Amino acid sequence: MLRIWGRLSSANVQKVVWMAGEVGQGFERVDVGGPFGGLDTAEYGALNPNRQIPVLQDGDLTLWESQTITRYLAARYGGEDWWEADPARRALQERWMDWMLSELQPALAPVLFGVVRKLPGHTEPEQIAAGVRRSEAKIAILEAELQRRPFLAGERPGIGDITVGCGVHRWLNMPVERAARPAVERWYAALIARPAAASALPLPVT
Ligand SMILES: N[C@@H](CCC(=O)N[C@@H](CS)C(=O)NCC(=O)O)C(=O)O
Repeated sequence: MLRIWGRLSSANVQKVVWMAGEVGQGFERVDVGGPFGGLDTAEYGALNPNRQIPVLQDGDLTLWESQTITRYLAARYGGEDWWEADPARRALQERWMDWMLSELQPALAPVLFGVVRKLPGHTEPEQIAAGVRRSEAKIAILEAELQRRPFLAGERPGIGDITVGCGVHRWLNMPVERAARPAVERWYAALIARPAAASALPLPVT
């Protein structure tokens, strides 16, 4: 059985938990990080020298970096449904994973830190408003894409949808004013209806 280390309030952990569910792998999840602590022990440092979550253990394999873990689970257990054999089709999925990490997550972070977590140094209204504007610009890109097709890279969900879905779950459930995005809302509703997503994406966002 897989072991996943990390609290479920982390979007990086959510990606991994959601992917494991989609590919039908049972797992044990260990709450570490955030209020649970546990990242500063020698044992945890041996699992991940960055002392971050998530970490996956699968038999003798220990992996960190959420996107790498997500790709591994898809490739190892997901078959053609989740790991496209064709490099072009796979790249169209993976592009969204990288976009999540480099564009959407950094845009959302000031909003999460300022509005939800109220972290010292992150609560200036102008800082939060800038984060909301930046997030809206990214969500507008999703809206345009999802007006053209049901999922980010075609007719069925893929690893890109799972990864970006964790960010959009956060965006749609934080107490901020948002522009109407009907295509994003339709896509999110289709994703969250999946049992693997529902159990990976807790509410409220914390
Ligand atoms: N690039 C890493 C980033 C991991 C990361 O930033 N993890 C955060 C949570 S999202 C963390 O470990 N924070 C410390 C904590 O939760 O205590 C990945 O994608 O796995």
